[in-house]
Amino acid sequence: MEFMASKIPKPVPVAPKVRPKEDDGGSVVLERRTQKTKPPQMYQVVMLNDDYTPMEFVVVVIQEFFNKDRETATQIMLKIHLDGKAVCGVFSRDVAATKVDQVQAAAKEAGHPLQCVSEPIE
Ligand code: TYC
Repeated sequence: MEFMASKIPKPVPVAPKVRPKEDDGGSVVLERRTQKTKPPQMYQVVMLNDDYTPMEFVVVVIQEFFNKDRETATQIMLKIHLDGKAVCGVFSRDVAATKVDQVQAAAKEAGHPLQCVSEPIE
């Protein structure tokens, strides 16, 4: 199983490292260093308006794939309708890509031109 060794990921530090430091009294002071690991890049899934997809379909899609209650889904749908687009949720890159795929597949299946995109935030 030696070939497996290179596949084992290195442990990621979860807390800032501390370095013992001598002070005048001989006691040990723990000095906090800055965090070295960056939080992962997050992605917002933005749904786009069009003239043909029924409002009810958009509401159901937002409820189903973005886990919103009906009231919230309706508010998001109306924002898209009025502003041209709105954020449906924020996810890691892979989850955001999956949401986009799911929405596009559901829209295609139903014969609607509904579109959404994933974009990095900050
Ligand atoms: N504009 C569409 C209509 O009037 C409704 C709609 C809302 C379509 C949101 C897409 O992402 C969308 N039927």
